[in-house]
Amino acid sequence: MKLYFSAGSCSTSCHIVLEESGLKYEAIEVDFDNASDPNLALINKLNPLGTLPVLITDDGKQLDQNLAIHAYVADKAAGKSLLPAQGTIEHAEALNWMSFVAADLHKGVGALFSVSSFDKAIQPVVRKTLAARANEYLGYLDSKLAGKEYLMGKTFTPADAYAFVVVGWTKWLELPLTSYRNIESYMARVAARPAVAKVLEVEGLLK
Ligand SMILES: N[C@@H](CCC(=O)N[C@@H](CS)C(=O)NCC(=O)O)C(=O)O
Repeated sequence: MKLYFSAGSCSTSCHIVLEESGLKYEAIEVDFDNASDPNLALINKLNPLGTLPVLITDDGKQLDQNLAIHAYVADKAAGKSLLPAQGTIEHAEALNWMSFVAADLHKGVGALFSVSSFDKAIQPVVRKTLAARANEYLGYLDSKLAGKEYLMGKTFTPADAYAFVVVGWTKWLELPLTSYRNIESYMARVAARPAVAKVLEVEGLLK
């Protein structure tokens, strides 16, 4: 399998899930800031939306949505139990978390990256509105992590890889996490997993 990723973006969650899976894969970095990166041209050709992740499977099929890649990799590495067994309520609950992270947390926190694209005069009000929404999701996440090691309780799932990456953006967005005690300890717990630490190192995110 080949994963095209951009360091620290949501595609890092796929990189973490692949590393956790123990499956053989190749991770190829795409530099969005370098217009002459040949992998950027390739990605734009493969995915007209121009977004990462892009996963090419061993039989040449393409997946380019985080959730689908998480679920595919978890299925392929069935022995690792990255997701609860299909057909169980726990499986649906894990998908519920993955969907929350993709549709709410990712879009809510990630929207703050767009503030600088607004007219300077309205940037403070745009930031305030978007930060309030992001904090609503972070507060929800914090409350749901109370007394738990991971979103599903004691077991790490792709939802944790994805939430970890998105919450990590808050340091670039100057969104303090200090009032979210459960999130703070959760972030340290996820970062300490060997597979996560390896991916952070490979992507140059430990500097
Ligand atoms: N719906 C996609 C969204 C993926 C997405 O938003 N990717 C962002 C990085 S987090 C991206 O590649 N953005 C392109 C850019 O920044 O130019 C998914 O969930 O996989």
